[in-house]
Amino acid sequence: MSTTEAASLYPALQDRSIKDTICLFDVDGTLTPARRTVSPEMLQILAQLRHKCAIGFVGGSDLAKQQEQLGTSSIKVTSLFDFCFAENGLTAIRLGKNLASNSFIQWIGEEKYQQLANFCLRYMADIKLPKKRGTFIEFRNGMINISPVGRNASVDERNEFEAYDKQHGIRSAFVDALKKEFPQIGLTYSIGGQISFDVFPTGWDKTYCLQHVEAEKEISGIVYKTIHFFGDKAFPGGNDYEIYSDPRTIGHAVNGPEDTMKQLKELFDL
Ligand code: M1P
Repeated sequence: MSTTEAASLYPALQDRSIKDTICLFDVDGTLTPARRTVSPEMLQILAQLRHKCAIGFVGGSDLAKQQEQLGTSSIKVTSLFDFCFAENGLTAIRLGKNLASNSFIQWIGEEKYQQLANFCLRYMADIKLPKKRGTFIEFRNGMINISPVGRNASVDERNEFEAYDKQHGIRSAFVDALKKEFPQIGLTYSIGGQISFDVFPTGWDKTYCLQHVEAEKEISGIVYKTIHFFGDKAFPGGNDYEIYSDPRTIGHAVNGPEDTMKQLKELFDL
């Protein structure tokens, strides 16, 4: 089914019974089990909800990953939601059509990016580690990922670096050096995984997508007075925390897709 055909099955945004309300959902652990696909029961509930209010997802990964988890070979994920926010909303799709997108390089500019990359490469050249492999800076659409051991490290080499880092604080010292060198750029550093840290503009967490929700006022005249957000990583340090605790949203912490469905049934009488 095409996105246009799917959208025509639902009332226009302004004709929904609670038209000033939108529900936004994290993907992994909220709409789907972690790294797995969505259940037919969840899709059914989302379809029922979409008759009452606007719905959207906001995920950290790119759209291809969300297509894999929420869509099928014959159903486009962009037909299942009114708003699709991939990479926290850097890629944004409204009713199947792309909205303005953004990228790390667009934001930082080539000159500052090279200063940053050169500093990181020099810093890493001076570190002694048990192993060094390849791809020390990974350039992504919305961020850069920096890894002193290198992203080509094998599983054993990852584990070895992680243990060494725990003892010697390699990544936290690196982040401190970056903060000292670039105090004005407005970057956030996040040590989330085993061998690397992410560097992205401050504010480019899930709250980034709210600007697109607010812009609906200029597109169709709808002001979303109530923005519900559902997420499983709503604790401080989790990647749902900022949008969950943002004053513009009503945050709902969930402990998995079953809980999301339960809360939706109660809240919206589905
Ligand atoms: O999800 C947490 C992190 O996972 C990976 O980190 P690492 O390779 O260090 O284990 C990366 O994808 C990183 O960007 C991400 O934040």
